Amino acid sequence: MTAKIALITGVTGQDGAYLAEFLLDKGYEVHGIKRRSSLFNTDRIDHLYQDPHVSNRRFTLHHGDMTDSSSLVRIIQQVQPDEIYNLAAQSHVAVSFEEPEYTANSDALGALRILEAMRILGMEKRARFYQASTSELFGLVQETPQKETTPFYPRSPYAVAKLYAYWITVNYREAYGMYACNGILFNHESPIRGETFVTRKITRALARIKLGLQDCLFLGNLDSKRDWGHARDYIEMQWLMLQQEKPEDFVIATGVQYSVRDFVNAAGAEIGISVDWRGSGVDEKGYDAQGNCIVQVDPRYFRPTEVETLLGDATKAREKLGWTPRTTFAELVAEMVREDLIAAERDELVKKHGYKAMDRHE
Ligand code: NDP
Ligand code: GDR
Repeated sequence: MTAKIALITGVTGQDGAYLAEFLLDKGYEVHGIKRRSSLFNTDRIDHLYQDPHVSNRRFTLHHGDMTDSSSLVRIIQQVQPDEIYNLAAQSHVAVSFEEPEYTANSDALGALRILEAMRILGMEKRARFYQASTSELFGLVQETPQKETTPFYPRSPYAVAKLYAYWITVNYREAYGMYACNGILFNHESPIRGETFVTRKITRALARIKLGLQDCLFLGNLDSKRDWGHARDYIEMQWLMLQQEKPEDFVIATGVQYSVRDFVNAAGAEIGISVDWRGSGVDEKGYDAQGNCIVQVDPRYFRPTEVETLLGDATKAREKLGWTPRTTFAELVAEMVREDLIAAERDELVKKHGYKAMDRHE
């Protein structure tokens, strides 16, 4: 039997990296789309890289962009995928307020471009399509917990763009009989989560504070609540959704909710830093009289419209697909802290030898 062919947009991102590895393990031939960058941007998938001069390669990267139909049509025609996973997006909610038009172009129209490419190339009945939809669609929540039937109320340019992508996926499924579906995924994190999302920002900063590489952690809304899972668990679900008899949309979540403050406390306990929440009485470096780091609130991280609380109900996924998350919140925090401590130790060593270590925290 010939191997199935998968095409992943956003293969250089957190989910793309986990999914590529997962599909290669399943025996797939995997193709990924990466965009041109002035620096290497393949850190997360370098362990999967195969020399382009080697024959029988099972992992291939193509240059393309979600804002460029011509590249998408060319790649899909060349690859002839059985399954397309559309994970590429400007995925940062706060950044979407600063770049709303670009976010709409890549996140909303990007999904349309792929679906149209499939139609133009006559692949709409042959290839299956997965859209990376999001719990941000629920935004100002209308019902708790949120499930597939909960009404949407997006609260950011990112969420509004993803709302378009959600509905265009449903529309192409209904209009053209395509196997196209939405995974409505709640927040999922990992040691390779982007450094500016709150969980990774916290574990990275606390690890660096512990080793004396950073003084303080500046955060926005500490009371915001999220349903945080592990990306590795959620990837399997993306694949499962494309293996069913008929295409359907699913909510993927753990069903457990914590606040940003809870996350800081859990990461602090894991790392051995006691976090002081008073936010006052600190010296110029952000430490209190006992030498404890204070997490400081910086209004620059507040969003014009915030999503205060999200909690998912993944009953449908459990009943129809037999899916349940494997990693607990405590295990997720412990794994992220462990990996960020290793990275901080590396930076400490670099600094000790007189070289400039990475010194950015936003
Ligand atoms: P990341 O931000 O880690 O990865 C996004 C990927 O998209 C990167 O590979 C990025 O490339 C690529 N990308 C961005 N813009 C373009 C563009 N114009 N053309 C081509 N590629 C582009 O996101 P995640 O892996 O965390 O998330 C994957 C998807 O799932 C996203 O669509 C996100 O919105 C969605 N999602 C994520 C959730 C989460 O909690 N992680 C929850 C629900 C939905 P580069 O590496 O060059 O930046
Ligand atoms: P989110 O993730 O917006 O839910 O989107 P993020 O980690 O950015 O924010 C979660 C919550 O934490 C609050 N917060 C901060 N956030 C960041 N980034 N930085 C801070 O300093 C900070 N302080 C407090 C935020 O206000 C928010 O309430 C993620 C992305 O992966 C999306 O692509 C995806 O669709 C959703 O998850 C589900």
